[in-house]
Amino acid sequence: MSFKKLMVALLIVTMVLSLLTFNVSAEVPLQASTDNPWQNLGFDTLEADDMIERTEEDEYREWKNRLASEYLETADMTPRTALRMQANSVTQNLFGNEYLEAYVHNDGRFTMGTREGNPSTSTDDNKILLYGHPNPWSSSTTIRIDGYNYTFKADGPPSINAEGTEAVSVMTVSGVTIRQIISLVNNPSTNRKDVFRIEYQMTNNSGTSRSIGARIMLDTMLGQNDGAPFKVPGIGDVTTEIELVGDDIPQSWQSFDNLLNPSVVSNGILYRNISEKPDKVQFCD
Ligand SMILES: [Ca+2]
Ligand SMILES: [Ca+2]
Repeated sequence: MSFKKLMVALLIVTMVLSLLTFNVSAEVPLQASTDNPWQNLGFDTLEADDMIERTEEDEYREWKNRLASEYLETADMTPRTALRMQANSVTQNLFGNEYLEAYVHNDGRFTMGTREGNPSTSTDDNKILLYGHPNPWSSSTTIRIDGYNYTFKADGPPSINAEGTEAVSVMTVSGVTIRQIISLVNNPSTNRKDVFRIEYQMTNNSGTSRSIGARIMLDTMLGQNDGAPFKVPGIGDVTTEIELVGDDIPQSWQSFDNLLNPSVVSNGILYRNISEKPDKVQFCD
């Protein structure tokens, strides 16, 4: 018996690269203060169980449709198509170079896609990497502050630099300023700027010690495959849900439109230095 590939949400937990405290010398712990800090983490109206127990394709579609309608009720979403731009181009929300592009919505949600992608193959040109691109909604980040969850929602449109390599979105909540920085950075493997870094910087302005964590959920979609399978070092092919903690957390992962005959492949890096290592990773497929 084989499960259909369904829930495909990559959950990268607590990847906080910069954490500052004001008037507090001790480091703020990344873990939330509750006994089970991961319970009920998720979209405002989405229970964690919804994301891990769906095993039928129609249920997945149902879940996604529900999520879409909930999101569309509260957001000004004008469907965008044919947004592929020339290299190093910038609009208010779309930016990228010759390899990749990202769309950062005014509310901070983002998607990504290829332009040239890998220069040595044409099969990955102009392909989706995150679901919906360039219409973000299903990928999102949750910020947990002292046990309370907040979906990252930017206070205003992103600031995109003139070079088209970085978009900064800012949210202030509960005395904490969160900067989401999506930037094109050099890839040591290819020596090209063909990697997006997803970074959250938290600044505590409240004057008291806070407990802060973050969960990044990326709804991977490779080309036309929303249920794109993964490969994880040390594990192999991942086509059903797995959760990894501690020493089992890999440094990297790959996602494919098709494991046997891939035309689009993405590589993800969870951490380079041990201090950046997340507490938990879930591959949901
Ligand atoms: Ca290519
Ligand atoms: Ca997906």
